[in-house]
Amino acid sequence: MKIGITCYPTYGGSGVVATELGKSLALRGHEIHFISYAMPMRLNAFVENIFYHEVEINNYPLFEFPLYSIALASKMVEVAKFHEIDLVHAHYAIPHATSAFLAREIIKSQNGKIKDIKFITTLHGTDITLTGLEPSFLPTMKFSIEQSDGVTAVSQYLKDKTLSNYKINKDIEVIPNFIDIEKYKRIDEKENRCFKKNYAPEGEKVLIHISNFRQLKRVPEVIRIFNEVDKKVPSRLVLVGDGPDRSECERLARELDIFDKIKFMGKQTELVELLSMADLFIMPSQSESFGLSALEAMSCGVPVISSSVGGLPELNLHGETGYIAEIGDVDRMARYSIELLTTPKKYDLFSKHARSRAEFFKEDNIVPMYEKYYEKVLNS
Ligand code: GMT
Repeated sequence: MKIGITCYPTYGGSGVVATELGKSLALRGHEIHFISYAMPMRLNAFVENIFYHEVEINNYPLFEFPLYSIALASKMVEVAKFHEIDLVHAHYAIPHATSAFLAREIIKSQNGKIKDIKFITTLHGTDITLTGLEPSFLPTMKFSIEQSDGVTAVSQYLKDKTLSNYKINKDIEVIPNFIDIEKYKRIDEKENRCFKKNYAPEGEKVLIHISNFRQLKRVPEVIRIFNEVDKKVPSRLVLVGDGPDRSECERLARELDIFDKIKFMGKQTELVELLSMADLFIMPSQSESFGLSALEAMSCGVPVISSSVGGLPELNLHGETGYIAEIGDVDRMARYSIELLTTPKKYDLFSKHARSRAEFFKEDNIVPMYEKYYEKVLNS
């Protein structure tokens, strides 16, 4: 198949999933055309049948706001015309589904001069639970989802939320996120360049959190949970990522007088080395449709202590791969962490279960689900 993929290229799990999907599909023999305003971050190796088309936007003084959605639709039409793509796969509904709709209709109006395309929208989370609900977007979002030739959601939770939030009557296919379990595999302590000794010289336990430090990730709670754990089990905290709440987190760490025990790493690309020295992954999010970074941790054998929101209970099995607690229940999350860190037999079992749960989401299981779905939509 010839597939156009549109995603946010720089930040966030939706762009990561879209790019990894494109790479995987290309290795399975499909021709993939990424269409975006910048090169997707994870598109870092040459693959023969992957192409990248940059959307350029003219900044005419009259346009106070860049007209990206229109420029994206025009680029989709151009790519469809010259590369004869079969379908566009839009990741994150806003504005990608709307641009794809526009492109499909423009192509249709050409009466066969350009081969018709279909478009599939993959819903990732905040496009449904947050941004899409704003009155300035809601009617357009509802329309664009309804008009999609196919819609997928990354969890059952997100599917249900979409149907109830938007009151639409549409088949939505649940295709969960996936992971390269060969890459995301715990590196043996002796071979890991991130020597645990440098981070935890006295054999302290290591808690880790990875996110974009937006408010809904509740990173200050990670610090509070760590503070409680450290009182009972000497520990270190590794915080990976950057975003609006980082300064507040640094302030809180100083206020609690635990700044020296926390490493603020900022944005990092090589996560396997960091995850391989971690004992627990902490994710107290207020909203999470799937929790890709928790899956990455689990694949490296790291049990997860998370909130019970959204799609997290579909991924993190309570009492098996980690524990879940109500949003904001810092004490409970700390208690669960202490329990696991002080019960080695239980910990080992949870670590093994985390890895085998992650194996369920391996690329070879999930990517064929997309291929099958593409075929179904194209033949409908
Ligand atoms: O929440 C983020 O950090 C980014 C966001 C995105 O759209 O890039 O992530 C969403 O999509 C990911 C990939 O499908 C999911 O793993 C995240 O759970 C989801 N985030 C939320 O629902 C808040």
